[in-house]
Amino acid sequence: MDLKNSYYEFYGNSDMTGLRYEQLRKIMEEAGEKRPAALKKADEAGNDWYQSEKMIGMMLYVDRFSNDLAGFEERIDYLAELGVTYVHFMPLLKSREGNNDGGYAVSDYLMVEDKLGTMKQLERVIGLLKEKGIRTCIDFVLNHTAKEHIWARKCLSGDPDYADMYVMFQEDTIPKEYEKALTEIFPGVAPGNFTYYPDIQKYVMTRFYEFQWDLNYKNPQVFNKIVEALLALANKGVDIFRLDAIPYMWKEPGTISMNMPQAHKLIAMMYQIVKEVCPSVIFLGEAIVEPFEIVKYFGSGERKECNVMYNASLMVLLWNSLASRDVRLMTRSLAKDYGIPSDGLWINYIRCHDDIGWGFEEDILRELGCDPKMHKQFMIQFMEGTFPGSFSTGELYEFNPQTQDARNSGTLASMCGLEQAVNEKHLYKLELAVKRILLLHAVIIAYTGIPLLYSGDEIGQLNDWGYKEVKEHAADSRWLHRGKMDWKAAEKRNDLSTVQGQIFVRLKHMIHIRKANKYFSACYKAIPVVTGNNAVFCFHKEDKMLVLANFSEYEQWVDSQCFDWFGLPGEMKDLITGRFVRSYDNRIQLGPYEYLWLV
Ligand code: OTU
Repeated sequence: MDLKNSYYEFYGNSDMTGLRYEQLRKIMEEAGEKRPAALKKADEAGNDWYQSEKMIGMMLYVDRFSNDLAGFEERIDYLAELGVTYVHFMPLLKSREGNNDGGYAVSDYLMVEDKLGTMKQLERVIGLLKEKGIRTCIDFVLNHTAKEHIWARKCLSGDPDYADMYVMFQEDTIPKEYEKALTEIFPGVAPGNFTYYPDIQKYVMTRFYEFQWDLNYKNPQVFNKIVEALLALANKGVDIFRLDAIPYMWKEPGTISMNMPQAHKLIAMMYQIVKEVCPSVIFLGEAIVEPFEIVKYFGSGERKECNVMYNASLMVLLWNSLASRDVRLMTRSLAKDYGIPSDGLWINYIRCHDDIGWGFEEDILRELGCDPKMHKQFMIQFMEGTFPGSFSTGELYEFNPQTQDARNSGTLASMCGLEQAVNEKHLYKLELAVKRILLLHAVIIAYTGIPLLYSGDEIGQLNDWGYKEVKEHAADSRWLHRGKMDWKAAEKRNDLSTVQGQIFVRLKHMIHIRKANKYFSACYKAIPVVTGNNAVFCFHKEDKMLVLANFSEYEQWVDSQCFDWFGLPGEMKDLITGRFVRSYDNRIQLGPYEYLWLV
């Protein structure tokens, strides 16, 4: 369906729809005219560049990484040294003062946060990155704005052009109707889904923090304004838009207002627009929901939505395997066919800036004889570090004393045992922690999709307990894993006698191998293999490559006959070490947390 028909179908056939559609066309035309020649040139090659084995991302907060954009310029070489080919800037657009949920409360889409720099500087940085072959991703928060945003101000002042931009009501009847079915996202720090403001005498939908006002996409003006902002940012050279919190975009009283069909239609229309105006740009969807709901955001054949999505399932399964030393849940869950379209690709990650919520396939857990509720408790406590024998150091997030439910916070290294090892001055534990960190990375770098590293993890940064001293952060434990980049520690990155060196050098090596080998491109789909050893995760890539990963601290053996059926040759070579593994020895040996990329 063409854009006009989609728009009319969505907003209904009325004069108002006609007027808004004309306005949208004008926005698109103007953005097209303003699009710089160099970007238009890049557009000619289309948008399938993200399918390449060369794609390696790193996500970072500019202030935490380099203070500001000027400082960032000095650090581009560091990213290039590691082999990064796309940088995901965490929210850097102008956001409200005081608590702004780490920048997720935008007050101006067309300005960069003052303390980070200016839009001109961002444009310059994007250009400098491009020269090094590094693409740019930015966060685009489109479900809500800060309550200080000019749209909110104009809406309240009665400007007719901005009427109904937000979900707000005079009476509490509809909010009450909503509340019956809505879940709470931040029940502890931001309970409820509506906020009543006595000064304006209105109930405003605030599903996240109180200062984040939900946009009302029932009003086509909201769609147009958001598209206008998106296209303006695309014209600055942004390659990837991380569309934040998309499951929440469409709300309807009496429903859970998540993953609604209308949210999908909105994104599909945005994709159509980008395809027309800036066709080299791609969408990364952020929907941390059940696997079968996540895949819907890839869209379908003629109604494309997002090009890439976060693989939240793999992320929780990796932690689950590490904690339980049992890969069966991971193998079985990943073997499920969710019908991902052939051009849809996962972003594979281990840690990000958010908490970890333990969403597992409950049926599979039951098949394995686990009680899903008990198992979740095990993960919560293990990652917090309170479960007996746990190697992890972390904290709970949004703990609910009634249900005992919680999510978890902590850095990758701390949750892999590095913090405990350092505190105990325990060299053997230290060795194991480093092995765990490398193992998890070995899986996400080899698995089909784009590996996304979290800044600091490449040198094993520990939890930042200092967040408790910062007034705006103290109540939100996600700040535990958002510490400042330790550049002093990073100086040791090429010294193999240090933890930093052992992680950085080996990661860099794996990245290098990935970029030089086509089996890591999107064309080769990873297929999980049951090895018969519950501690060893295994997948193959169309018979061409076999990855083995031991998720336990003990030596493991795998019967190589289980690989015979897909006809791998009798002798395989590990791409990482160059070691030869002979399957006619009938057994493959794996050391503690060892991983092999066999071809
Ligand atoms: C996102 O997360 C961001 O990643 C968070 O950092 C923001 O606080 C939030 O949006 C608001 O902008 O619920 O617990 O399914 O998982 O959008 C984090 C999507 C969140 C949600 C996700 C949200």
